Amino acid sequence: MIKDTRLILALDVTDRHQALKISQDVKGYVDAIKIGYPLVLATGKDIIGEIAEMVPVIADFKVADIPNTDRLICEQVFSAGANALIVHGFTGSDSLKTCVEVAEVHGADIYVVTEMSHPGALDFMQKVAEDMAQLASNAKVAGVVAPATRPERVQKIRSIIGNDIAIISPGVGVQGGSAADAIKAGADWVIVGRSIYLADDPKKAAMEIAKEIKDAIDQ
Ligand code: FNU
Repeated sequence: MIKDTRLILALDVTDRHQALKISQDVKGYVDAIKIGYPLVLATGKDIIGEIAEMVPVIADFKVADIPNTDRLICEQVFSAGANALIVHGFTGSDSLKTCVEVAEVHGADIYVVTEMSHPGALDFMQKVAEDMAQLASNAKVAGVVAPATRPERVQKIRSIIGNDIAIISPGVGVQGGSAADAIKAGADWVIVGRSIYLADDPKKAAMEIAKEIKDAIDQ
């Protein structure tokens, strides 16, 4: 993924026309568009390739299965045109290895969830987040997902993975996190959904967050 604005749009709309219009509008202001179950279940998997023609696509399917099923899912996702896929790490090293192998064949990237951004992540995930980060680092994936709602955790995860792999960080805006704080804590990209796609002017909202990120870096 080319590091320019360091902003990823989470496009969780369920209308095909709206999805394509917003993608066109924000093109140039986001480095990737993350799409997941809401949009793909509503419109079909061809939307992955349609959006990928405009902006690189990260498919957020949080894949979490045995290696063989993971392989079948990865093949579908990358054949549909996704540039990257988000998977869970808790299924272990063999499942993750399979995802990485399929991604390599397609010239695509894998991102591994460490600790999620919502409050419920404290129930189970936080306890194993640092192990997930180490697993991801060992598997030499493109990066990990870490919570903008807890910048101190982004910082901790960065200390485990070093600078060889990236951090993409959701939870900015509606979930309470700040783009500037996540970037300062060590995130390479922030992921923003509702604060952009629910805005009256999604392009303007994306531009403003991109500027906030730039100002944080220039400080
Ligand atoms: P917004 N997302 C998240 N937290 O929010 N993939 C995580 O820990 C994670 C994610 C996704 O709140 C979420 O599914 F691993 O509207 C949604 O697509 O800005 C997006 O990031 C956040 O959306």
